[in-house]
Amino acid sequence: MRLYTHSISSNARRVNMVVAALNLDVEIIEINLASEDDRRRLGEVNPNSKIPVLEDNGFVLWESCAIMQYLADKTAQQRGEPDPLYPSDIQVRADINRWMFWACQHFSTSIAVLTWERIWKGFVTGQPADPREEARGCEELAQYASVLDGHLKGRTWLVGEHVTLADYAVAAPLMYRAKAALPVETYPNLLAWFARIEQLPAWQRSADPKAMET
Ligand SMILES: N[C@@H](CCC(=O)N[C@@H](CS)C(=O)NCC(=O)O)C(=O)O
Repeated sequence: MRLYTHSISSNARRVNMVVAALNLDVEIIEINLASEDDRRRLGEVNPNSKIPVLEDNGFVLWESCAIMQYLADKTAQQRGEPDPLYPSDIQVRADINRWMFWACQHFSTSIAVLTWERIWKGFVTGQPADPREEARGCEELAQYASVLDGHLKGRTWLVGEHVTLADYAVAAPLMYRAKAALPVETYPNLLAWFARIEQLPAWQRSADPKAMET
């Protein structure tokens, strides 16, 4: 299997975490989004020109959460039993899927407003952060961080008793918590949960995709 990825991408980080947790044998293709050659190569496997992308024996899959689920299901099939990251019970899976969709649709997109304004915009356009956009990002993030914080009250992980794909999907954009000064300090349950995520070998190994190669 081949994974087109890069350490700066929080969407790719989700998949990197699964690769690290399941100890999968993947060839890492590092894509520098600022390089025209890399963009051309990426465009050949994803018409959206975005990472991550997985190639498995001619089967090409893009969208981080779809790749996460595929890798977990394929591993379960090969090993003859599901991994606790993505159990077989359909209601547990539906619950995990719910948080994965929520991560992409709401939580990540609110954080993306702030990472764009506070980190990427200067590099890409040379323009300073727009305070109105920052305020919009903070307001959106507050809405979703409070949902997450409320759900995590009295819980260790998002779904059931084990860490699952749901935790990986939601946690990934928080990799920019410090660099983008994400305003999450007032959410104690979220912070305690994220501290547990940061202790996971999958989180630590996935920071550098090259370090995941077996
Ligand atoms: N919904 C996609 C989003 C992928 C995405 O936006 N990736 C970013 C990096 S975090 C990217 O490749 N951006 C390049 C671009 O938009 O030109 C997923 O979850 O995989």
